Amino acid sequence: MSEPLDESHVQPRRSAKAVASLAVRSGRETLSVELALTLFRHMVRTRALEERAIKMSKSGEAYFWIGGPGEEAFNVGLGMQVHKGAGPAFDYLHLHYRGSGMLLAMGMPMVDHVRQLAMTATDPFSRGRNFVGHYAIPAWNVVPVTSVIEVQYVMAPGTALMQRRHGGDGLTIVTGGDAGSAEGDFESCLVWANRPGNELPVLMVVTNNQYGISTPAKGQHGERRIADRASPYDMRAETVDGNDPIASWHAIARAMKYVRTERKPFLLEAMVSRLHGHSSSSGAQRSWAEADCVALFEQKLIDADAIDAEQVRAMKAEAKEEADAAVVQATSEAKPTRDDVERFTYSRSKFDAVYPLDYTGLPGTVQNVK
Ligand SMILES: Cc1ncc(C[n+]2csc(CCOP(=O)(O)OP(=O)(O)O)c2C)c(N)n1
Repeated sequence: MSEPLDESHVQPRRSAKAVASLAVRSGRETLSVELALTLFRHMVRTRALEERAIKMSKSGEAYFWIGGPGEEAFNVGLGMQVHKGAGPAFDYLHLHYRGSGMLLAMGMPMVDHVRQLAMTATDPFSRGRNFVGHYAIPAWNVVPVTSVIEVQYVMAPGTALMQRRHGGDGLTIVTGGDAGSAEGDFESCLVWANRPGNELPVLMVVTNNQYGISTPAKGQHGERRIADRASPYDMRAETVDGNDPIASWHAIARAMKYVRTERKPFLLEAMVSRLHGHSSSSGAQRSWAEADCVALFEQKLIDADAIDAEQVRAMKAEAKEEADAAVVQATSEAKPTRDDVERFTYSRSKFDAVYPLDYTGLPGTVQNVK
């Protein structure tokens, strides 16, 4: 008869319920395994989408790429905590052009992102007119993203002022990069958000990748942290490791709770990576010198027994399939035609005495478009 097996080293199989009650840890902060896996899945989906998007720009399926590989850990956590909806009771979003993780976590179908990149007539954000990542979603209070950096910071106090007057716990979120914070628009937001007795519910976010295109921040910024710009205003601020999804989740939760309940502004700086340079204009090559939040979180989840290598492979394959299918779909769709050039350029308004009809912006071409 053979010896009975010594199974003392074998981990007992955990039920789904037991797994859901486990936690993944970063320092003193934790997330439930369930939440951590949801975050990770959206991070993996975002990375798959961005990598496919870069490929499109190199293959000629698209002309210009810009996006957020390296910002997934922070942006997904931000998107998952937005109160999504239309009107002042919900959060308003004035976004930077690297927010794919945020929008995917909020429920944007991948194909819509690809439609804008492929400049199809079906692009729901700009009808094939704008660069990728330049979202505009009235149903979710996503104010049109512009390529002109930082203008979103002077628009944000407008929606926040309206939310202050409306009441409730809706807040305004404005995001941008570190270089853009040198613009006057950033300071205008600080001033307007902090008027004594008229403080505004604005969550000012800076995703700091330490570059403005090719200019390193260290030769430009005398302040130790961008978050320190809040201190003359006696405004709450925090700097978080944006490559750590657990730390980021909690920093975002703390900041949002403060803004929602106190109706006062908060400046949150996230230190992030820029894994493919500025855009396709600088080549979009992979930078292996910077921390990769997807790889780091994958290892943490494996170490915590929250997922195994086979499940990670399956999740990545599924995300890649989703991105590939989105590209097949979008690239089969119609492009805008010459007749579309002047459409959607001006919103008809009964209050506009000068151009009461649909105005194209071109002198002498007031059109009677029905
Ligand atoms: C008002 C304005 N000035 C300059 C530019 C050119 N420009 C485009 S992106 C960019 C760098 C922005 O860097 P940062 O704010 O750190 O954001 P990042 O791209 O690094 O996320 C600049 C200078 C612009 N688009 N708008």
